[in-house]
Amino acid sequence: MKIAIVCYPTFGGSGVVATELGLELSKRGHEIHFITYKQPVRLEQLTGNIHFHEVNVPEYPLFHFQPYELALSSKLVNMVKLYDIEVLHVHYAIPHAYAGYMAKKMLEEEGIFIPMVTTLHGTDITLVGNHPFYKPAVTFSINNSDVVTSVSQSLKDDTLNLFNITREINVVPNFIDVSKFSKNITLCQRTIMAEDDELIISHISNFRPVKRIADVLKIFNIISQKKKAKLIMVGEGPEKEMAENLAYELGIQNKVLFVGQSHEVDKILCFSDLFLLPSEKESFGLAALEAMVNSVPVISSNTGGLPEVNIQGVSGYLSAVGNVEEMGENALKILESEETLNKFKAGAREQARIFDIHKVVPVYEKLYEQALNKIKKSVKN
Ligand code: GMT
Repeated sequence: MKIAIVCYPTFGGSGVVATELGLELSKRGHEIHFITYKQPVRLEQLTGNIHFHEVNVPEYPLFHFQPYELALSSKLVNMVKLYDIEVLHVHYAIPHAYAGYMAKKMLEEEGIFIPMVTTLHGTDITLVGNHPFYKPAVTFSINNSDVVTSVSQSLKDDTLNLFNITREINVVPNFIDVSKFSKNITLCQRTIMAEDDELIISHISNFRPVKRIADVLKIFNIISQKKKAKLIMVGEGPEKEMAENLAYELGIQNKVLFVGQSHEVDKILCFSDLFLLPSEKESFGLAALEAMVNSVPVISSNTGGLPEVNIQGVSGYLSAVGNVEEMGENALKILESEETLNKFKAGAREQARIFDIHKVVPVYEKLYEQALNKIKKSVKN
């Protein structure tokens, strides 16, 4: 199949999932066309059947806001025609599903019929899309997609509760290539980060308020009062400065390392002992899954799709949003002895297997076929 993938090219989870999906589909023989405003950060290995088409938005002084949706839908029309693309898969409803729908309609005028698959990722539903300024357009784009998927059951439920949806929503969870991560401690180079008797705790996010960065530091503070430990904070975002100040106020600044955005997430997770994700909202929590596949147990909140990923007492522990005391206590339970830590590490890795890429990507392939058949049928009628 020739598939166009529209996504955000940044470090955010939706862009990562879209890129990994495209890479795996290309390995399975499909021709993949990434269409976005910058080369996706995880698109390192370009191969013969992966194309990248950059969307340019020329600056014009009349416009207070440059019309990205217009440029994206025009680019989609041109690329579909040029490469005979058969399926459009848009990740994150705003504004991708809207632009995709416009492209679909423009192509129809020229007798080209192409199905659009929309994957909902989280904040496009629970935070941004739900805003009254966007809600009608988001509802319209979801209802006019040929196939809709959501990354967790929880996100599906939220979508049905918050919007007036007339389409079926298919739950297709995020995934990970389990075979890529067979942890070999000696290759982890743990010693470059910490002393032999020091535990390594990590957090990875975009440092937005929804991630509750202050809670990460408060949990670590509880841990570090009982255990010799270091916290590695990976990512950039609006809450970073607050976090740096809070680390200082809590007197843990010498134990916290802010490393910024990193292309070496797996290296960091490889030598981590525990991962913290106390988010306010989290439709899935891809970062938690990435930790788990690296045999790192997770202390998280119990919001959104996190209970579908992190299993209480097996891969880690979950607590109510904001309950940092309990999260700290649970972290100490896991870190209590080498034996319990190893039990949770094994549990995390085992739980991650459920989301193996080789189980999930065929589900998307089936949905593409379904979408194509649906379009073919409607053209016949
Ligand atoms: O975590 C973020 O804020 C980034 C955001 C995104 O859209 O890239 O992540 C969302 O999609 C990820 C991939 O499906 C999910 O793993 C995250 O849980 C989800 N974030 C939220 O729901 C806050």
